[in-house]
Amino acid sequence: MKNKFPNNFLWGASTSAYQVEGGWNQDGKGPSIQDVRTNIPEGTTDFKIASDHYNKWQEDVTLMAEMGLKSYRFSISWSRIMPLGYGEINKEGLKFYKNLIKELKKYNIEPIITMYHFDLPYGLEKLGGWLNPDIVQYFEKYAETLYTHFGEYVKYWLTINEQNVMILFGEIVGIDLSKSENKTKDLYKINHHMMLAQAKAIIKCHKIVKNGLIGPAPNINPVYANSNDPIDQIAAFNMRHFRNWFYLDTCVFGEYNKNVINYLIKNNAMFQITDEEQKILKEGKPDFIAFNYYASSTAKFTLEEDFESIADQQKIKSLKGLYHQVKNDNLPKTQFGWEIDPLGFRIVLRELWDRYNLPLMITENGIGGYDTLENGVVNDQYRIDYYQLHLAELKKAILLDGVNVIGYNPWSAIDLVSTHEGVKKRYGFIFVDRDEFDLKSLKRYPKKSFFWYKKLIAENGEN
Ligand code: BGP
Repeated sequence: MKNKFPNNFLWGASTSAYQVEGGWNQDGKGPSIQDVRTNIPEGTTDFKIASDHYNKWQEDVTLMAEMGLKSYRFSISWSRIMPLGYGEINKEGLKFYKNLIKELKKYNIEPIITMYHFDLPYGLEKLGGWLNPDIVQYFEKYAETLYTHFGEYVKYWLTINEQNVMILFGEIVGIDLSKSENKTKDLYKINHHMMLAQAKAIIKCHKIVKNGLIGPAPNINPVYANSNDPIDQIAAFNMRHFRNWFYLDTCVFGEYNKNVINYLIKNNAMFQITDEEQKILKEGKPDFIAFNYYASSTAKFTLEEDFESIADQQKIKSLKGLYHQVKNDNLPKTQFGWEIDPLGFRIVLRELWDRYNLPLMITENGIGGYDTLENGVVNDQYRIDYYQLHLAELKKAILLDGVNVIGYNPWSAIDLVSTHEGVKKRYGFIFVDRDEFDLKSLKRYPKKSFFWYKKLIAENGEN
């Protein structure tokens, strides 16, 4: 097939603040929930130094420019801008991001900003976190601050990273319901606050940022039925709605997905929604949909009680009478047990395009594995193979299926700390010389995939 990726296609790469920056208490930054986290698995590092990008950002941007990136998707640490999450603004924090953005622009790298990526300011967590309805106005104020200071330079904005993962998988990514008496109700109340915060941030963006474009960034999987037993088709249908569409329907259509609402009412877990809130959800419509893609899901029907099971490394929640997620034996796995499904990528691109008819942007896709530095070289051929398979499907989605995709930002630009597996699980195009507890030199080394991606970008996807 001939290469016909659009000329202005955003070939980029992605990171998040708490996983890459370090400098956790430098220059007036307040702590985030990730900095005070107590459930870091034994034998893995915390996020305090990470890849020290906060101090090495110039060097990192130079490498990104050398790779030829057209875009860089990164998140802003809320507590670096507002140490408590509300009130006082930290000028040093603003300065850091302004410098970073200007440096990116210098190399014609389009900044794509995620406003929230799992790192709630601890000051807000102490006020009840996402369960406290006041968070909606705090988030709106934070968003407004970002637009006012960076709106002049930044066109692409993302609201909340993987809201669905936070609601479905909880504690690792910042949702603590240990004290809750009605967990399901509180969880969906949290979700409602996130939806409102997102809608308000979208409305504000449209008011403040001239030519700004904004969208959500959930993690979307295609969901397969485990068998051709019709009951498993129902399970897959349920999972699709609970895992994917619930979040995007609310954002794009401004109305909650009926399948989920029905479940909440039946289970005495429905949250309050006022007419005013309904209006806000209707008004805050996105310009595009960003999404992260790593794997697909497979579901079978269950009548068992709610339970959590561990499928490889991923914590899977099953819902009573709705679905139970199972492994898919047809798919190969990564070194960390994640299923590899390039065709699923094309399926999900088509599903999203069909359902929402909005431009799509991929904000994460990639493979975590063990990488080693030998004589200054990192041979991560397995990563190149992974990308090649996924890009072949992306190409088909664009060229054969007519899906409108504006950019591809794989995870991750540079090695960083995994959400729960430390630095041994690496994703970057650039190797960072450190172990879990030994910082070594923190020196950067382009991996084999770096040179492969550079060539691919230079040839606009021809490979
Ligand atoms: C996504 C998150 C990222 C990232 C990635 C890989 O869900 O948005 O923050 O970490 O997954 O996951 P992990 O680090 O758990 O391997």
